[in-house]
Amino acid sequence: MRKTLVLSTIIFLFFLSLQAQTYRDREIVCVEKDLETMKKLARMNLDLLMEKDGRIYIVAGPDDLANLNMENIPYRIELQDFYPLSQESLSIQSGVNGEFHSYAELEQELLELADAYPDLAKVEDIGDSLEQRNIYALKISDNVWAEEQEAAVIFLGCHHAREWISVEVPFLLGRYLAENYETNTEVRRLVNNCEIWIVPLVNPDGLEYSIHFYRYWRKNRRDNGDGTFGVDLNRNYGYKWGYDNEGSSSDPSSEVYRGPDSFTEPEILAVRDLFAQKSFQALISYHSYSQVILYPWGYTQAASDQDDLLSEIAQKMAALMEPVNGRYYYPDRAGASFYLTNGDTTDWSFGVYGIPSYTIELPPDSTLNGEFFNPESDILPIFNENLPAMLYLIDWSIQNHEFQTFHHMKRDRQRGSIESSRSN
Ligand code: 0X9
Ligand code: CA
Ligand code: ZN
Repeated sequence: MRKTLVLSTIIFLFFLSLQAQTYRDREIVCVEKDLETMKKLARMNLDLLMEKDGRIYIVAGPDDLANLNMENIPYRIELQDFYPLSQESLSIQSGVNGEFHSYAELEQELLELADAYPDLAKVEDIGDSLEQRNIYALKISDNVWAEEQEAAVIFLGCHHAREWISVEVPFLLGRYLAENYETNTEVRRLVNNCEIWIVPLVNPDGLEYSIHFYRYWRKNRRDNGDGTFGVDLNRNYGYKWGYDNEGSSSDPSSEVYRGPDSFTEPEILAVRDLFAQKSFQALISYHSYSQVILYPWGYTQAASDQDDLLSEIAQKMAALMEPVNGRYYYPDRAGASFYLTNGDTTDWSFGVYGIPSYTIELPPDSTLNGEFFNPESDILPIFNENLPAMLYLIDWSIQNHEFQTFHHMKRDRQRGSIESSRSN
């Protein structure tokens, strides 16, 4: 009995180590950020982690390192700073996510919230992941079971598995709105006049993989059929999908693999379907890290025809956030600031629906003494500083909705009078 247990444990560990082997050859390296290097990096489709103190951090495999050498880009290996040994041994066990939510923990708390506030909070299953987990949407509104003629806004989290903090921020918004509805008149006004949709975990399979097996996992868990796994869910949306190979890749082993076609991944089909049923006025998709507010376009360096509006809202959000903890989220056009991408969420929601769409990359940036992964103690401060921007965008959506409704009414009235004068 004892023997079989020992034996099966050994076999189990053996297979774990076999699987882990494929990632053992990945290093975190950093390079100096200068224009010349950035141009070269853009062509290489690397897995960029973040920017910190004027350096770009990259998760690099042997091929990437060879390419860096070939391009004469000097790099420094950073593994020790980012991957404490204690964490490595823990990362194959359950419960290592601490205060961060796993799929099951999130599911339970979403359902509990809906139970506690049945008139304000509703959980909808908007689709299944590849591994048959539910993609949950939390709707917060007055008369939550009714579809009312109200503004609607959407907050998304965790397209990228390892970005755990991006689950927490939108989830905590839902809880905050429900819990403060009775006592806070401003919250009540916002919730009464808007349908707030929150999808905190777009990539549940990836998150579970990141918690239980490999902390740096980014993509979903698509079996690409060639021994590689995962599509980058923030490259699979159907606006300018695969526009070029800058920041997205057709190579399944790439960390920014865009999939064989647009909208091949069920996780983002769920988002697309939700969009088809509602009419959202604005979107924020949470990511990490680098403490910036990015807006379209991402696929080109060019400005969109709404650049003034997009930038004005971004600056407003940044200004509202800074006083909370003194952290400034730098607002910028995505493609012009850091690197080009195509097939990302915000290019699609803006390109197809024309709504203000933001990628908020949560901290740390260079000023925070944080590392790539946020400590648990960061969850509440980061949520608190993001809250004013979320409330602002909800309010903006309400104002904009009223404005649109007013103009539709005016237009309909004019049409009506034209028609009635015609029929006269
Ligand atoms: O690359 C991404 O998908 C986002 N960054 S992350 O480090 N979280 O992976 C940024 C997407 C924003 N779009 C552009 N930078 N073009
Ligand atoms: Ca309502
Ligand atoms: Zn991300």
